[in-house]
Amino acid sequence: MTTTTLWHNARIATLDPAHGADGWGLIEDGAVLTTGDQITWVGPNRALPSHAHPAHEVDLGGALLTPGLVDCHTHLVYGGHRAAEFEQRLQGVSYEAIARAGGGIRSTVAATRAASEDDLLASATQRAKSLMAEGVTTLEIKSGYGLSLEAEARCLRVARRLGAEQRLDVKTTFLGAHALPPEFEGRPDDYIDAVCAWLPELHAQGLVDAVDAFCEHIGFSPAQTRRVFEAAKALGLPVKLHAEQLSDQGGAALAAAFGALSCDHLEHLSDDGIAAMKAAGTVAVLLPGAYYFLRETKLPPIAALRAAGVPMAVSTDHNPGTSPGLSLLLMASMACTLFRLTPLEAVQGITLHAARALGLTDRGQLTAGQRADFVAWELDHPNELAYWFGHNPCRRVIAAGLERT
Ligand code: DI6
Ligand code: FE
Repeated sequence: MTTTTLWHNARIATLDPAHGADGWGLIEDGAVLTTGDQITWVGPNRALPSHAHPAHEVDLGGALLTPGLVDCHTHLVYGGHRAAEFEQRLQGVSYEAIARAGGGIRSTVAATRAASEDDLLASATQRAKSLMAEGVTTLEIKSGYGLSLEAEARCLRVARRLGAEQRLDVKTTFLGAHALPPEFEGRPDDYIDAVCAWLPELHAQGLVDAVDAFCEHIGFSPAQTRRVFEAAKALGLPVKLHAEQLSDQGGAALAAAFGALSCDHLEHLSDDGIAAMKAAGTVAVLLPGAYYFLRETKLPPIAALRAAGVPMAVSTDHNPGTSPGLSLLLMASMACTLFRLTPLEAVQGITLHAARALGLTDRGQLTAGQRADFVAWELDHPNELAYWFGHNPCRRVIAAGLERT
């Protein structure tokens, strides 16, 4: 039998415009009714429907409630780390130069291939727990450090196991086209053939929710990216793209032509790319952690994205090379200070729009019919989520209707 629970005595930031035109959708002295993993009612406590007979009642002590956080772009499963490369970069060697010299992503590929599945699960779990402690209830995890059929499958299995073991909804993305593995040196088109051949097999094993590629001069060309997208399309899988991070390759327009869920990074995004994303309903995923860690100076075109009405998400891009951070709240803060998002945009970016970047419409707001994923914070107003940094005000996490302990 599914249990009905009343979570009451909270100030609720629903992010539902029906509860206030300012975007926060605040309800004072509010309550949420859940049945199983679903929200069945949200409103002021005094308006609780008389037919509601909750089996349990939880007093939230006046806490602020928001939707569960969604981290929609991570490379969480990998072996080793790249602290030595960080030191090299601080001495002036560029990220591209390190990559071209065979370091960078390739060094993480070697460490990932050498790690056992259990070791990869243990390190990824530890990292996931940092994100979860700040209220993350949905987490996207990309492969892309295996770069062989066997090693990519292993990383994706680790992501699936993580989702099964933790109170966390994990979505997987196949990023075989992340970098050229050493055994394909000088043969990038042959490698793309291999990636396209692996995809149906990985999909048949239930390991793939979406397909991504790194379209960049140190990654793969638009023509190669297109072939990966065609293989995804043939299987009915949605696509997303690492686009215009270091240069404008026209990747965003290409991805939009395939109805991409999201284009991510976007520092070098053009007006044409913005228009194509708008027309396709593609979400712009902003990754201030990578911008910060690479000490980039070219900002993504935030004002133009905003003017065009392209929804903006914010994510950690957690990875060992360009964003070894594990705080989605810090990313919300950086999205404001570095990228000039408003606190409302930043909070929508780690909830509502992040869910859309994963193709999910069943979460990101606190309304009837949504998944019962929500967080109780020791805060007065949701704009504080983007204000404090280096501080975790998360007090309780309810994931799929059950409180995480
Ligand atoms: N862009 C990034 O920022 C990460 N991957 C990508 O395509 C970096 C991955 C790494 O350096 O290990
Ligand atoms: Fe990334």
